[in-house]
Amino acid sequence: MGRVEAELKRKKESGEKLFFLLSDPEKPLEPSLVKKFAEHGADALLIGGSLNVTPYHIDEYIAKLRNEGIRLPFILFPGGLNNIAGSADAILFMTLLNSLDPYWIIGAQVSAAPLIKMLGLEAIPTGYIIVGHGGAAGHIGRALPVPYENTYVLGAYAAAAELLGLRALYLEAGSGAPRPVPVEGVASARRGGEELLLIVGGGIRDKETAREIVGAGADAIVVGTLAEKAPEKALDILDTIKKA
Ligand code: 1GP
Repeated sequence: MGRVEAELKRKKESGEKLFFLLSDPEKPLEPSLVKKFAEHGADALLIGGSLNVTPYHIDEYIAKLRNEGIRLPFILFPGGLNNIAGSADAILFMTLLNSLDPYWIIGAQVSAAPLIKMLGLEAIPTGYIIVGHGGAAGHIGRALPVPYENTYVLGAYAAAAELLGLRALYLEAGSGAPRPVPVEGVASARRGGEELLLIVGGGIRDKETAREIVGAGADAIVVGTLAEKAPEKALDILDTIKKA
């Protein structure tokens, strides 16, 4: 296990709830805003999810953030091979567990792995699951989304992820989803894979929802759209979960 993951694990084990800010490199968050989140105790900046960027754009963005003195772990959250950039601190090395297309389960990973090793990037082995709406990630990833009403299935996915040796599990409702992952689904995944770093994102827009999601057993929440559209509300969520 690498340095970034070990630090997240240490925080998880101390009972701390984590906040991951998401910046889409196609329309990246301003460094001054990222700095504000870092000062409020954000635990990492996830970068990725874009079709329309090259690794060069991502390296440039990370350099800009570092020049501003921002010391957050910069973790790639790749939407494809074009999102792999060597200056990041780590990458969520994801397999889209409920894709119908083997490319997103193992094909992209085979193409990416030699490059990740060559760049010396820390890989965090992560199961990724699309729930409900799924947004663009669900469409691009050719997922069979877990229905909002049948979230008990997530417990089985979590157990499978754990037995396969994955160390993190990301429940994704889709960026800007009308509804986030239901709390029952979060609780079910928590029971299914107790050791996993459980990450939940997509459609989290208020502190009550965030509090419920971490209360149901999520270790980390991801906030992207809200940070872009209403940063003060997103900061309020961060403050809330740090007090949870
Ligand atoms: C998307 O889970 C993330 O991949 C965050 O979603 O943009 O809705 O916060 P939002």
